[in-house]
Amino acid sequence: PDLFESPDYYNIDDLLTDEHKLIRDAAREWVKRDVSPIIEEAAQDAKFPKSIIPGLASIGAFGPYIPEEYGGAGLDQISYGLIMQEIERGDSGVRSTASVQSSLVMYPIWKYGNEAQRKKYLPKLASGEWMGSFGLTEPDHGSNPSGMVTNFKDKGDHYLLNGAKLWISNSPFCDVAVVWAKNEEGRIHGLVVERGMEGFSTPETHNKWSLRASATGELIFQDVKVPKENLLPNKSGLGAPLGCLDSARYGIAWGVIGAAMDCYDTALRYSKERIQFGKPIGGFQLQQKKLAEMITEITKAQLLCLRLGQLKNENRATSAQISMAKRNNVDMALKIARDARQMLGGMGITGEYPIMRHMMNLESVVTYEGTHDIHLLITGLDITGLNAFK
Ligand code: TGC
Ligand code: FAD
Repeated sequence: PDLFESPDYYNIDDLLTDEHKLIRDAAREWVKRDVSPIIEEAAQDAKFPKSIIPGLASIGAFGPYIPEEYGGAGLDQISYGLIMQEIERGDSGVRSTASVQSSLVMYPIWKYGNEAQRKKYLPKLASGEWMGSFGLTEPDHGSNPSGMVTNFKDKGDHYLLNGAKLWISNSPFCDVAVVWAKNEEGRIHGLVVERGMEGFSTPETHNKWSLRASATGELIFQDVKVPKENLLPNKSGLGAPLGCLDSARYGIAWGVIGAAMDCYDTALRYSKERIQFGKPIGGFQLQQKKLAEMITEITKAQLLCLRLGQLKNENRATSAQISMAKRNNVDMALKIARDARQMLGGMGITGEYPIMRHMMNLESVVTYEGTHDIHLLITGLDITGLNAFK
């Protein structure tokens, strides 16, 4: 099939196993066949294309590293990363849906839930029969989630949940939401809230200029009675949601390489075909500088992720290492998208090419899962031991 060009300047494929390459190529083929033809229109219409949910499940994008006994794909961390890379080559919004489902919904149920919760939710989430969302951010608490005010009270046979979450990917259509809320002592816990519970609503956030093919909304809880068996029992405190973020941020570090590759590949091809002043624009030094820097940065980002994946496979990756990769790689992809857009001149602003869509998507990716600033401060804290957040 006519697959995407995939720059591999340092022969990084040699460092992957045959299984990694098979999984990556299957994801790449699916994206080319089922996502690329519809994604521009979905983004222009600001509609999440629900028809791709079974396909996402079929390439292992829902729970790539969740054990097979719970319906997951049982893969290693590098396979997980490669799947995210290929999906985001298509669109960051589609990758968001997969990130949320896998790392922010399935992961906490798998890691912090009990066996009954794992059996009830994970297989249906892995198949895409149920879709999930993750509620941490609130209107007044984004970078500082520990200040959250969403809370639950023990009412004997159930909990009573009140509060609101904002900027929640997948919220408008989710069947279940993993919600982080404080108990009466102010301790953060995760609760699984199901659509249909009285007092639970999920209004959509409209007029986004970014991640338009991903549905974003609120989670509103007005005296929602949550059964006691829906509390995730095995971890509490801010470290619980942050542990989920570690896994999602790792996937983003890989994912954005896909968006960057798609921009680079598009700009490279265009630069060889577009003639100005009697020669291809790729023959001008200013354009070569952009392309040469793009492939250099993509190659560095690939190596960063590969090493991080090895560390993750050995359970040795630290949160600060993951922050560095998320921050570096998103910034890399955003800069490449901006340069690639300029290289296409006026054509760069149209939907004939994917670059402007990637560029606008990446403006969300640089903010969510910890902003560019927050990840720098995490590195700063890690290397100095001095906390500059507060
Ligand atoms: P701090 O005092 O540093 O830490 C509180 C407790 O958490 C532990 N911890 C971690 N545990 C696991 N993984 C991590 N990455 C951790 N970072 C910290 C820490 O050890 C401590 O444990 P304990 O036992 O001592 O209590 O907390 P802080 O209040 O100072 O905040 C730290 C800060 C700013 C780094 C953190 O809050 C942060 O990362 N803020 C950014 C918020 C964020 O990333 N939100 C993302 C929302 S979800 C989202 O955006 C989804 S988009 C998905 C998509 O569509 O793809
Ligand atoms: P703020 O925290 O108000 O930050 C504003 C600015 O101040 C930023 O530039 C920030 O870097 C800076 N800043 C903040 N604190 C400091 C500091 N201490 N030092 C220096 N600078 C600082 N959240 C979820 O829970 N679930 C989701 O599914 C989800 N999906 C999202 C989807 C989209 C499309 C978007 C845009 C966001 C999503 N988010 C989600 C929320 C996202 O995680 C937050 O937007 C993000 O954490 C930043 O919070 P904020 O928007 O409140 O910005």
